[in-house]
Amino acid sequence: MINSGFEHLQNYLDRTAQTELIEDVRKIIAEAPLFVPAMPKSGKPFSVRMTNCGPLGWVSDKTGGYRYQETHPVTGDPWPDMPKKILDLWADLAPDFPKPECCLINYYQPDAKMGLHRDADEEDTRSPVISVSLGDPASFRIGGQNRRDPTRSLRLHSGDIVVLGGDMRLAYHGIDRILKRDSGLLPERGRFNLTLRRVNLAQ
Ligand code: MD3
Ligand code: FE
Repeated sequence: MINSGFEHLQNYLDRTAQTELIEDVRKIIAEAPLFVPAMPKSGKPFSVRMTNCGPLGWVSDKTGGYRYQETHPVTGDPWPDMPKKILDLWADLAPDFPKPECCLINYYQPDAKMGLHRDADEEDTRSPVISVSLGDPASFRIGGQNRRDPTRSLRLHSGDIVVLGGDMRLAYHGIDRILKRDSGLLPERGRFNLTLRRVNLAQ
C-alpha cells in the first residue's frame, strides 16, 4: 500500500538479512569501488562515499554535476547487477511500480553527513524511493516540498526501511550525523544506506 507519504518500517530486516545484504554490498564494492562525489561547480567533496548497482548509477562531480550514468566514474566499467535480494525488497514493498534502475550505496564514516536536499534528478517521480539502513544509527531529518517548511528529526537504525512516495517523494531530507553507537554489523563502524530508485518513466 505504498503510493503515499512516508513510511518508516522499523527493524524490517532481521540481523541475518542485514548480514546477507552487507555481504552483497561488499561484493559490489569489490567490483565498483566507493568513489568521492563532488559538488557541481565548487567541486567540494562530499563526506559520504558512494557506489551503485543496477543499470544506472547516480554520480556527481565539479564539471558534470548531478546525473545518472551507466558506468563507474573512476573505472569506466558498467555498474554491477542489482542483487536479487534488493529487487525482491522492491517487489515486496512497491509491487505496483516499475522495477528500480538504480541502487545507490552511500557509505558514511562516523563523521560524515548529508545536507538537506531533494531527490529530483529522476524523470520518474511517481514511483517511490526505498531506503535501507545498515550499520550505526543515524539522525535523519525530513521536511516538506519547500526548503523553508518545518522539519522533524528521527533515528534510522540498522535494518530499518523508509519508503517515500506520493507527496513525500520530493520532500527535503538529509542526514545530520551518525551516532556513536556500535550496531555490531560493521567492523569498520559507520553506516551504509541503500537507496533504490526508478529513474526513467516506464513506457
Ligand atoms: C525522503 N540518502 O542518497 S535515505 C540520498 O541515509 C539520501 O543516505 C540518505 O538522501 C541516506 O539521496 C537518506 C532516506 C531517504 C531517501 C530518499 C528520500 C529519504 C527521502 C526521498 C524523498 C524524501
Ligand atoms: Fe536523498
